[in-house]
Amino acid sequence: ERSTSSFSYASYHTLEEIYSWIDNFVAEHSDIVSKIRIGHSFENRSIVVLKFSTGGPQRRAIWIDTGIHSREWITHATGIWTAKKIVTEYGKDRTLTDLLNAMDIFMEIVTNPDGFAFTHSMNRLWRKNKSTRPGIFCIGVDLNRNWKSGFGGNGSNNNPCSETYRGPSPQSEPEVAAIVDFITSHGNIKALISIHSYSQMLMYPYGRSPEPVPNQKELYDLAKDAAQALYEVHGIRYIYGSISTTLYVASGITVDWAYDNGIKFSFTFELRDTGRYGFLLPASQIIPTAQETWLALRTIMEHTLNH
Ligand code: ING
Ligand code: ZN
Repeated sequence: ERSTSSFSYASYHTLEEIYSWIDNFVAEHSDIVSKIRIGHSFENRSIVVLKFSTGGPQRRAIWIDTGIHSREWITHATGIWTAKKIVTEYGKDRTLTDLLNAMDIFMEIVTNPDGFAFTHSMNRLWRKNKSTRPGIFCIGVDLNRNWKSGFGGNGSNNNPCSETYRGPSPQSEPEVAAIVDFITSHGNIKALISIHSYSQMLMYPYGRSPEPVPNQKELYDLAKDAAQALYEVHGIRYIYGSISTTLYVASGITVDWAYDNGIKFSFTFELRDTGRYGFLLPASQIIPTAQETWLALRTIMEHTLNH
């Protein structure tokens, strides 16, 4: 494809299609969008981030990642639709315009490119990355257990054959290390939103323990507002609360690391549905899912801008 006008936002796409969409998208919106290669995967695929910016050096910023678990296809599709929404709404939607006039947005659409390629070629339900190590016969590390915060704690696994294998050491995986390096060296990320599926939940730290974070009430109130805004679009109900008390205890996760590194607005979504289709959510639900998620994202971004 040579332009994004022929791209179907209501379909699921391969890695090649998404990477080519990214290049066309950046070319068509070069006034506010650029592409940054932040690293490469275990199998040497590029890891790329979209930067939305209207100017200024190292502005305060929002980080959004999708697809850290490769089988969660609705998250990549929602990310792509959201990127398009941002360029369409800039200059029209007051909240988004105010935000982009003061802050930048970074989006990593394919956070686990090797796993994503594998879900298309061999195993639709692959979750982990594709790293291998000498003497270890099972493949892959759970990239949402490989972060330095609470690494090795409850709700992560030491067995390389487990779906929640944490890896040999914190940030052992290039896909995680690339984000850690980028966010740390940027130094001005104020909100991080890590998007998963499925279960219809909006959660915040901690995952590693039920201990409340210092700004727990603020995060709870914001999650409630965001879930309400989401509900008003198509009547889909999300539950919300801390990860450990809402879902289960999980250690070495993205949002705990972000929170511990000073990002006080750290959220994780579990998108549609609640299990009828699970990871195999029909493509007919991509646009409605993205539409309702946008309202929740905008609520979180607006609060971050004002605090
Ligand atoms: N579930 C998440 C998992 O990694 C999760 C739940 C999300 C835990 C965010 C901690 C933080 O187990 C899915 N579906 O990936
Ligand atoms: Zn996930």
